[in-house]
This record gives sequence, C-alpha cells and structure tokens, in this order.
Amino acid sequence: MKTYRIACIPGDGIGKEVVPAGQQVLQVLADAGAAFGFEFSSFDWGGDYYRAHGRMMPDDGLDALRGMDAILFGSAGDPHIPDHITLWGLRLKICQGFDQYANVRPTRILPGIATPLQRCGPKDLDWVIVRENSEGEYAGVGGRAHQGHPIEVATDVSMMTRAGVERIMRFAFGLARSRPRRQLTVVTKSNAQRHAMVMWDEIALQVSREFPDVSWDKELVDACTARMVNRPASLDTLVATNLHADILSDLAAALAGSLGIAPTGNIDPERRYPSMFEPIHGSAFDIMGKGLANPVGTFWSCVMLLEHLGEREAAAKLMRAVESVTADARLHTRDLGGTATTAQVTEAVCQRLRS
Ligand code: NAD
Ligand code: K
Ligand code: MN
Repeated sequence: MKTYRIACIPGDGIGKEVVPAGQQVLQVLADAGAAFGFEFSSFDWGGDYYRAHGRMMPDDGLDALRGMDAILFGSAGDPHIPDHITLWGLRLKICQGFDQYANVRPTRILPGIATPLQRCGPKDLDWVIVRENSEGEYAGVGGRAHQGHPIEVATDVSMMTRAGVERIMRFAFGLARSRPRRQLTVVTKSNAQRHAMVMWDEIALQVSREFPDVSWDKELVDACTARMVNRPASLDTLVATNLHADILSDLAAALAGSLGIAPTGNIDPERRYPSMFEPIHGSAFDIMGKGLANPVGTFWSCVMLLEHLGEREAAAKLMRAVESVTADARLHTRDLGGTATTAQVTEAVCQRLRS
C-alpha cells in the first residue's frame, strides 16, 4: 500500500486548530477504505518556536521537509511578533525555498452557503485565481535608509523576471485550458506601473499564442474588483501578480461566503519539491483558542493536496463530504452565521467519510 509522507505545520493562532482538524479528516479518509495511507510529521514552527529559538523555523528546516510528498500548513502570524518577521521567517521561506511559484486559489459558492452578492447563484461564481508566488511585489527587494530621520527613504521594489512571468502565464493558460470554459483573465496595472506590468502584458500576449483554444482578456486590477462584484459570471480563471492576487482572492473568498472556507495550493508545477496546501486565512487573533475557527478552508486545501498527489477519487470523496456538511446550516461556524464549533464540523465530515 502506498504511504504518503505529509508534513503538518500548524504555525500560529487558529492554524493550531484547523491543521489538526485537517490531519484528522485525512486519517479518517485513509482508514475508511482508501488504497493508501499517510505518515504525518508535525513541526512546531511559528511564534512559540521564535520565542524559544529566535527564529520561526530551524535553519535546516527545509531539509526536514524536502523528502515529504506534501505539506499541510496553517498560518504564520503571532500577536506579539511583527507580521513581516513571522511571514518571511516561515511561510515565504518555504514557498521561495521550494520554488512554489504557482499559488492556486479556487473559489466557488459551496452548497448551503450564502453569498453577499444579490442575484448571484452558485453557477455564477466559479473562479480559480492563479497568483504569482515567487517574485513581484513580494520579492523582498528594497530597503530603508536613514531610519527614523526626516530624510528617511524606504522602498519595496516589485521585481519581475521574464522567466518568472513566462512560467506563471504558461501555468495559468494551461489551467484555464483544463477547465470547461477555457477562459483566462489576465489582471494587470500597466496603466500606472509602466515597466514590469507592461512586460507582464507583453508576455501574456506571447504565451497566449501557445494556447489558441483559450479565450483571454485583460483587466486592470481595480476594475477587476468591481467586475467580481457586478459581473461574477463573466470570470473563470484569473492570473495576477503576487500582491494583486493576494487582495483579489480575499475578496473572492468573502464573495463566496467567508474567508474561512477558501483553500490554496502553493505549487511547484515541476514537482522538484513538495508543494504546500493551506487555507488562505491567517491566524485570526480575534477568535483563536475558542474553537470557533471554520475548518472548511483547511479541508478544501486537503482536497487540493489529494488532487496534487493524484488521488482524484479520494479528493472527490472528501469534497462531497465537505459539501454535504456545508449544506446543513446547523453545521455552520460563526463566520457563516451559525453556532457550530471547529470540532463539530470536523466530526461531521469524518462521520460522512466513514458512512
Ligand atoms: P485573518 O485571515 O487571520 O483574519 C481576518 C478575519 O477573518 C478575522 O476577523 C478572522 O476572525 C476571520 N477569519 C479568518 N479565518 C477564519 C476561519 N477559519 N474561521 C472563521 N473566521 C475566520 O487575517 P488578519 O487578521 O489580517 O491576519 C492575522 C494574522 O495572520 C497576521 O499576523 C497576518 O500576517 C497573518 N496571516 C497569515 C497568513 C498565512 O500564513 N498564509 C495569511 C493571512 C494572514
Ligand atoms: K494560511
Ligand atoms: Mn493573503
């Protein structure tokens, strides 16, 4: 029997609640007649580790993950440590260290979940946002000079490379081609950002010629937010820069009902390294430790993890179980207007997997 090695990194805040829930659901899925098993390894990296060791993860942490088949991640972010330290010291270190350059964010309105959009049915909102995950605004290029003085200068340079843009465009066009509508919207801001984003547009046009069966258009990122709200059915697959897609996907999650249900995969399409799956939300300081976290985003991330491993049948079974739970309003957590706890939702998904 095939055994998959999965690294679990709960991280901080509600990551410590939703990742064990995801692990539990995966274990039940394996025990309920799957043709494979899991070997989980948990890593206690994050804010507590930082307080004890002065860094978010060990210096050789990537080596511990290298042989894994996939990583299930929670969140990096601690109320008492600056966000740029927690983010760069853990999540971005893994994404960049393993060149997980394609961040894939599906959004749909799951059964039983209400969208804040009027006149928008479940069929009108079915998107996948592809986020460039290795460079752009989050390349880490920049600095501060004369800190604290009136003449202080600070920069965060959005750095894009031709190779980096080409590979994300090729990935996005390929993903769009695999979906029924074969449609891609390239999100841009080349009216204002006249260097990198103009190259981005040129490369989109160039790569599009390799995909004549994909229809595509371009949209400025600000206009795109309005289009998501006003004409959701006009969108299918989107590709955007690291920062733009970060923002668009939180909006997408809210339009699909809650930040708590949205999943993501940080993918190395060339499969040189393990890919990492996580809910798109963060540590949610306001609800952590209370059992209120919605675990659905993590479960959906587990579905993506299974798909990445090639376990399509198991992935579909887990998604059916999740959808059957969201369809029942008694099993909605507080972010969805309900009163169910993380544990109750998790147990309900497990029950459906066993039956
Ligand atoms: P957040 O996603 O943690 O929370 C935003 C809001 O959504 C909060 O009101 C929260 O209660 C709610 N929410 C989020 N997930 C939920 C869930 N599963 N169930 C119910 N409600 C949920 O974003 P934030 O408040 O901007 O950030 C908090 C911390 O998390 C910061 O340190 C930030 O840097 C970090 N963060 C990390 C990641 C990551 O590791 N990938 C992503 C986003 C934010
Ligand atoms: K996360
Ligand atoms: Mn984000």
